[in-house]
Amino acid sequence: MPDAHPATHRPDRITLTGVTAYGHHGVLAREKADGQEFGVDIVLEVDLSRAAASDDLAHTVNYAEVAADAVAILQGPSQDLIETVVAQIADAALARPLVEAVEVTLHKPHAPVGVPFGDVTVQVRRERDVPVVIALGANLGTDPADTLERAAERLGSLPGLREVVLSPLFETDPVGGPEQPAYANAIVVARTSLAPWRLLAALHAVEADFGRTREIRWGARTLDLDLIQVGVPGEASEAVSDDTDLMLPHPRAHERGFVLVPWHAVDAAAVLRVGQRVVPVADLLDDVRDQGVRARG
Ligand code: PH2
Ligand code: MG
Ligand code: MG
Repeated sequence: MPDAHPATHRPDRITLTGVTAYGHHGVLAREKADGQEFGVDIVLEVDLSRAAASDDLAHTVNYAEVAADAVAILQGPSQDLIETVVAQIADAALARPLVEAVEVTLHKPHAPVGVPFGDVTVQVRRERDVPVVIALGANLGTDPADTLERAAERLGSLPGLREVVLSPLFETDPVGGPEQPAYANAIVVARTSLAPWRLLAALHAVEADFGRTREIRWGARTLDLDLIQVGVPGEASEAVSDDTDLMLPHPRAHERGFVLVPWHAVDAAAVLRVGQRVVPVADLLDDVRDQGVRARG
């Protein structure tokens, strides 16, 4: 799996230009009554390497859907300002989970300017900015708790992750797998501009840096970084995926004390999707009480 782009790397892009639609945006009553033609250009920053390898539309952004959203907004409720309209189009594009940034240009070539002119445009760039929850675990090496603290520091320096906050550390009984030592577990909450799949690739790179090899399922490990949740459950930013490479939200998070207890400790108001419901993490704690999750003195 490829690493996250280095900061100097120019991101992959999908560019859609010259989408036109008739709308009723403008300050003047005449503009609202009669309407006029608008045009849109959209540049989507999307990592294209995965789709290029798989040839699967699900691994990229369908530009037809982005275009349809833009047309619906252009034809939709009248706004006074094209600034408002361009921002609505940008937000709609960013709501698609694989889009990391978007640049939208809105053209109003027949605007009432009062002098001969060619075109008038407004342009905005918006970056994805969504909350993310990452679970950290370690039960090998000389000091697993220290590993988690260093890993959290590393996460703080990843391009595309901001506002990284580490929960208190817990010592936990192993769940599943073979006989193995107790774990150190913690949660990191942060905000990200990265698409979930690229964030996962970046987490794997950090695991590898800490000497992790991909060994047996649920067996002992030097460092495990699991994506638990991306976006706000129930809102447009929420990432839901049943892709076997990256299931979101994490399918077992709701029943694991080593995830829920540290998560609640760092964010008492946290919520998690469980099937069709969005549940406070606080309400799930009762069911994991006997799992052997101990605060580290
Ligand atoms: N991780 C596992 C399997 N079992 N048990 C605990 N207590 N903590 C973990 O982080 C953990 C586990 C697979 O990743
Ligand atoms: Mg795990
Ligand atoms: Mg893992």
